[in-house]
Amino acid sequence: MATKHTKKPKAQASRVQPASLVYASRPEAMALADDIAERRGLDRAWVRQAIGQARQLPQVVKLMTPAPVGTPKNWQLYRSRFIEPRRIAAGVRFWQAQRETLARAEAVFGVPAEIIVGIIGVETIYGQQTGSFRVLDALATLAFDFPATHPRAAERSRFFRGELEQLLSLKRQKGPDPLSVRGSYAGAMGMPQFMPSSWAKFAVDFDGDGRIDLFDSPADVIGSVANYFRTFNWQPGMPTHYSVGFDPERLDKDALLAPDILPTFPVASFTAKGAVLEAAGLRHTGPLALVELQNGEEAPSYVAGTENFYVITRYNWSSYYALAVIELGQAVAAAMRTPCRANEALAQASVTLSNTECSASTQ
Ligand SMILES: [Ca+2]
Repeated sequence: MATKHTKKPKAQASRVQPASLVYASRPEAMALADDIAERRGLDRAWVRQAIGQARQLPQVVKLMTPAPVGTPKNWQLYRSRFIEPRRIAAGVRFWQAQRETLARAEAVFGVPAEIIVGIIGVETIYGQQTGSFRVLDALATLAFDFPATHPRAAERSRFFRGELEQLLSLKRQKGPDPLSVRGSYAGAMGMPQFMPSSWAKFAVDFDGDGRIDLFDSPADVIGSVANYFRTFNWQPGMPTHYSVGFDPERLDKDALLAPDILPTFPVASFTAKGAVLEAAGLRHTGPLALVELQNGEEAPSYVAGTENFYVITRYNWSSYYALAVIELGQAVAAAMRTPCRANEALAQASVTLSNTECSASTQ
């Protein structure tokens, strides 16, 4: 539908502007511009001009198109992309440099350093990969040209229209310049890859300089991630998950998997349905979820997820993502405890921590 609409004017328009500048002549794009201006009290001409200068990016549409049905997920493969020596070494450096800020975030928000370090590492390798798409282009493309083959195309398109609106409102909120800021193909920005709506709702100025900078201020990034988790009810001191086995005699796996990752079962009914927990899991007082992670053609992995596991999936709605965050945080914490010994493992990837980093180990 979208391509049909853009093809015709291309011939005449190409003399004066690149073919990708289509939104100024798209009625629904200009209608949204007017709505945004009205709702947000922004200058109508400025909003129209901003959306009109957004480029349509075919590669963004392609990246958003879902994988063919039946492609098996593979936790071991997914894990290996994140729990690897370079990312662990970068995590150790980040934690050592930000030790005081991480401790302050834990004191203020109740979220442990390990989880914050896991998030920032999985998202961008501590700021090394924050994305090179102009966010304005990515969000306009997803708002007006979301792939129609996606099962939730209408809902996703509405979501990205909302994000485009938030982006254009950000400069009022001590945020980045909406016309130039760069990010992922989905419009996520900065070291923690915040969408514009998350920036508006959860980002905080944690270094006290009066601005919110999620690109170059590690303190603002740490505070903002911690604030995000607190808002989604992170419970200080609660583990994220326990190991789980099965008693084949009693196992009702369908019932255990039915609520997916939503913690639903008190320990008594979890074990009555055939889940087997170790001592720490048996002492847990809140509800649990049986989380299944596929391993391609191999047998799946399972964990018993708590409410804090679920909170991590509010950052990115995937149990694979959540477990990668947790395990990267654990791996960095382990390397922090014995940084010089960690060098043996890190050396496999030609990465080692310097002697100074070794001697600056944790207490
Ligand atoms: Ca700041």
